Amino acid sequence: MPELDRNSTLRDVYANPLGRDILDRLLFTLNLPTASLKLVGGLRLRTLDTLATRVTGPGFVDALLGLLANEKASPAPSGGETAPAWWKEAVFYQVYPRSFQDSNGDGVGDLRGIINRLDYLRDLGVDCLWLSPIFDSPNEDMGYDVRDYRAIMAEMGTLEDADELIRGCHERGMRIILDLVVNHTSAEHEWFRRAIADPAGPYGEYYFLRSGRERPNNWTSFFSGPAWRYLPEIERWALRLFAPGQMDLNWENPAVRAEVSDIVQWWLARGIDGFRLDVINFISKQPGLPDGHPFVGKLMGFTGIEHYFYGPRLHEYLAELRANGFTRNAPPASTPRARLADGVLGEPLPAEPTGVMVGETPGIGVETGRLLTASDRGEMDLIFNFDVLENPGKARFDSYRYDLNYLKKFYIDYESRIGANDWIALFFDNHDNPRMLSKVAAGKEKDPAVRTAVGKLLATIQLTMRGTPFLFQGQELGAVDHAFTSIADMRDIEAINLFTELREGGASEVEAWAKVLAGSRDHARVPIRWAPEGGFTEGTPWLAGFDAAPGFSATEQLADPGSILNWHRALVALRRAHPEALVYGDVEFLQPNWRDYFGYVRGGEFLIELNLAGAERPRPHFRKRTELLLTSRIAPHASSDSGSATRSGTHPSSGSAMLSRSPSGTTPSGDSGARMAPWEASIRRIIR
Ligand code: TEU
Ligand code: CA
Repeated sequence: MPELDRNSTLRDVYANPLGRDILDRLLFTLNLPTASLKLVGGLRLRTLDTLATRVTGPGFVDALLGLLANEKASPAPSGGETAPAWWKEAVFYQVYPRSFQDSNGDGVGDLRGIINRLDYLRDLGVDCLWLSPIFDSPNEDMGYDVRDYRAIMAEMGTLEDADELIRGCHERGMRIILDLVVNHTSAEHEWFRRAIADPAGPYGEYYFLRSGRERPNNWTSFFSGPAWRYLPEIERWALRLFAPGQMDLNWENPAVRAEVSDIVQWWLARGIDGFRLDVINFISKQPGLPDGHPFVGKLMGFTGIEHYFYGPRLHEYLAELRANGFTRNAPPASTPRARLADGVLGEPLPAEPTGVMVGETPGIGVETGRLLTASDRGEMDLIFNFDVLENPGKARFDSYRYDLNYLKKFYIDYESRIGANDWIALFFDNHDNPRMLSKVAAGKEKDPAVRTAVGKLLATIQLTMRGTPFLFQGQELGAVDHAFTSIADMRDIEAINLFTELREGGASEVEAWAKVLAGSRDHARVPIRWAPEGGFTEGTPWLAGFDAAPGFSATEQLADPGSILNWHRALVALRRAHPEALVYGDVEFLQPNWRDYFGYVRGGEFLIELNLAGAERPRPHFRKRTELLLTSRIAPHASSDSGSATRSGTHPSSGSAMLSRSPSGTTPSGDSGARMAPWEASIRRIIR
């Protein structure tokens, strides 16, 4: 990797993995095509500095070069076979415990509630649960502010409940991972309390404490305001990238790193199968904590992010954490039972040598993602690449219709760039984002047929594309955004702080509310609707938000063969029955340039075709004979192919999830072949 300097060209920058991701991010944010780089590839950075300084302000190129110096490696051009792994074959399911199932009527979901729903998750076909935080926390950020890593949040239950939940998963052949939040701790954590008591003592070095009248730098928080909190009692500033009570840990301190490895080993010994690691790419801060470049801050929305989203010792810390934390040094209390053919359960499996490491990595792109997870790197196993969640030029708090043609391009590009050592996580929803179904349908989800079709379409991509699917609770039921009516209804600190910040910045109530409503994380945190009348709690839910649309509760969906839930179950079962094609099989994309048509072949055996729009479209001719296995199109006899046919007031009969063969033994006439219904998702088996 050649050293980059002011004489380097943009083409040289693009050859650097971090440089490519940064330039791709810049183009994404400005909604410019990658091809535009070809026009300026020969431009030298010193010329760029002169030309762009009016826009970027002084020092942009130096900031870029400083950042690029952090990465000298390149992803190995990995050829050969992809090594098998349980977490490549598994379907993960993220539980947001607070909103999943309340068992004691206090309106807050808890571990007992999850235990009571394990059969539902097993029957869905889930292989591994991921629980958002359950450790003791004051809940300033809903558990992402940990007060004690070895105790369970009182409202969620006890350590014994956690042990029972882990055993309950393993007995059903499922695994379970927890959420490891170690970029920061709560200000109420023992370590921070000791740091306050004796800032010059050992615990003062656990955090970023700085003296001085002025804030140490210009970094801003993800939850509005400056990223520094002044502590008058010790006359020091403390770094907090998130809430005022979320205090960034100083990972340069080997004592901090050893504490984290101990926490991981402690939970692995209790039987968990790994962790999702919260904002784990933020843990290495640029020494000296220099000011963020104003233009970068404006572009990325957070000043200073270039100094911590991919810091100089990130790889070193992750490799050490894998070796000292995730590589078991003791046998687990239990392991999952083997899942044999047709769901029969076998003996407990031998313990895996390492717990799985799933990184949450805001701002990480394809190339840096490969450097963090390639199997030859000895760091993490998987990361979440957030570039799927918005269209180019858009951000979470923008209100717009998500165009799935961008997602098609994203996967075609991603799959073309990764090698046998790489693997990706496939997700659309989580607890930090509005529902993808609502982004795509953009209001049309009020029509139950559209809501069902789009719910099935997203599930089909997620469960048949190459990678590990991470379902988020409620997705399998077609959960949609909630029509909150006031900021008083919301509970998320990010949304509440943003509303205040916008209003203080002069935005009208209507403008501020429109932005917050578009992107609030509370949409995803509305409690699960188990039964038509609710079923989440006997008490008052901690977060109000009830979707009364008939047909979309779990009990109704379980009873309806054409439901989104049964579609998920059929797809998970198909994927489990054919791992060689649907897990490890290669992906052959068809008609990459056909707008709204997304077609691909997996492992030469399954043809998956999706109509990415709400209008009928032609289906390209396929070179081989196929048998229709699953289709979301409304049954052919329905009044119209438009997918909008619904019997008044009831859930649409959107065809059975698994079409039975018609008497003549051929595929039902529904496989018209020539045209696709709006939002249609169809899976066909290729007949040699
Ligand atoms: O999220 C970090 C993250 O990427 C998002 O929170 C995003 O940066 C933020 O919403 C601003 O756009 C993780 C957790 O998933 C989130 O729930 C926590 O609030 C956050 O870290 C701090 O722990
Ligand atoms: Ca409860």
